[in-house]
Amino acid sequence: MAKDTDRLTLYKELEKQLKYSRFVHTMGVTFTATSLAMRYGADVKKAELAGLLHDCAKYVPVDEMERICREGGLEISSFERGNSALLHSKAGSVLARTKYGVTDKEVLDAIRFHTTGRPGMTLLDKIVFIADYMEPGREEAPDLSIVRPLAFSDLDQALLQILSDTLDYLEGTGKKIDPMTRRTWEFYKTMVQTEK
Ligand code: DGI
Ligand code: FE
Ligand code: FE
Repeated sequence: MAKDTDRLTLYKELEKQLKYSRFVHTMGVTFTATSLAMRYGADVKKAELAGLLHDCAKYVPVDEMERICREGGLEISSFERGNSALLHSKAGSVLARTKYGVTDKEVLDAIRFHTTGRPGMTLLDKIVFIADYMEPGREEAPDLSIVRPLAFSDLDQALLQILSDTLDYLEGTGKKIDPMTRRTWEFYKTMVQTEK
């Protein structure tokens, strides 16, 4: 987003590309991410761009997601194959680069890891991951009244809470859990406890 005209064009383009409910979610993630960026001194424009594009591949058919990842040079694990919940973030980071012209690696990584997180997340990764979970349109998570204020006082504690709740939720549904989601949780559990 070099110029403001590009920025406004992107908002308009996403409104066209996404289902209306997904566009409203995207707006929620974008302004939550920019607020967190202001709070923690992250780059506000990068937070805006990553928030806007984080779900840009959400409605791409899953075989197309796989093709986009392969052509973008991202390997697909046997675990991810056929799983659009996991592949839309990876494919989204490729589309952000190839279709929307994003070159910033930090922004592309924040999009790529917004579903599973990763050990050693950057500040921008954490901001987008957390904003995705707690934006105003989210209602289903059990602990939002804890996570929302916590995110503005202790970002890593909020991250750990979200990871624990996501794992509990996935275990409850019997869905297979990506090894990356577990590794991220283990990493932050150890880190947050060691800090105490
Ligand atoms: O795209 P969104 O709906 O805004 O949110 P998201 O990208 O965080 O998550 C998409 C879905 O992926 C959500 O239902 C939770 C799920 N998910 C997160 N980690 C894992 C996972 N699903 C599976 N099967 N395994 C995981 O490890
Ligand atoms: Fe997503
Ligand atoms: Fe999302």
